[in-house]
Amino acid sequence: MKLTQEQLEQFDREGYLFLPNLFSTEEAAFLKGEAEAIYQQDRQEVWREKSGVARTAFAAHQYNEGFRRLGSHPRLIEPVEQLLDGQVYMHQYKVNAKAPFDGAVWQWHQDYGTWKRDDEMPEPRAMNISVFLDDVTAANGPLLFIPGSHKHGVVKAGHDLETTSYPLWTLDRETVTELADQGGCVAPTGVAGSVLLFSSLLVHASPPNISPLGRTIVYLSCARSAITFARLIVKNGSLIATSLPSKRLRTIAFKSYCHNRLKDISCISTTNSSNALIAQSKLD
Ligand SMILES: O=C(O)CCC(=O)C(=O)O
Repeated sequence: MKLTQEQLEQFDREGYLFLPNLFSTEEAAFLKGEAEAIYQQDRQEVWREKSGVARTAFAAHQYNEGFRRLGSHPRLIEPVEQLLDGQVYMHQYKVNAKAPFDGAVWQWHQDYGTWKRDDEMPEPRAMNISVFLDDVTAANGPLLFIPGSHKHGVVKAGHDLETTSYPLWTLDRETVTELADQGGCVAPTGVAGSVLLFSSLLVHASPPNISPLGRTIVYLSCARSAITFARLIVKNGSLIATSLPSKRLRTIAFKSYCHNRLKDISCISTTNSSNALIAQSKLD
């Protein structure tokens, strides 16, 4: 699937693009069922709110066939390769829950702000694809965007380890207000199966969900394969994913970053359309 010139211009101007009904209601419902099943599991990839309900499931493309297929779906990967001008790899994969009544806030942030500071991603040639698995409405904690904020580069941020169950580099109120004075603030909503593409520099957040309606969204965070960083993402003592464009780089990375930490490389695989390399492993 190719984006039109008008869509490319809109993405460049606003920092995001909304594609309604890209997947069918049935496809979204199937994946929603898979997400619910994953949230029930006691696995280290599932992070929970303080109340115990699931907040997010990391790397679901590595242990669930439906999410694996979604992660290399041409309807998603082709537009992203077009926007990023080349092949991409999966930097991060999350299935965010935003549970009824208990789904908590995501503070204002830029994803690249965290990927740069915590993951050492060297440049912001990266973006998100979010796939709605529920209808997303004003009521159930939609994403909030500041259009055009991606044009400001990486803005100053503080490391927030307190206010939610997920550490993030977040923006202060003054910065968010200044950016919103220029770009406004929008909440793109739509039915299950709709897709939002957005820049890794776009400033965004989401409010708590106090409605009785769930709001599950899958996030594929893709970056250009030319980026040769070798940072490993470690969550809860387990290596969730690392992505490198060549075997040589992977070998160097493993030697230099993990020589004391990796016990066993249990799985290395490629996704069919993105040239991504994903390693999963146990740490000491
Ligand atoms: O799912 C949400 O509401 C927000 C998620 C988000 O901002 C992120 O994962 O960076």
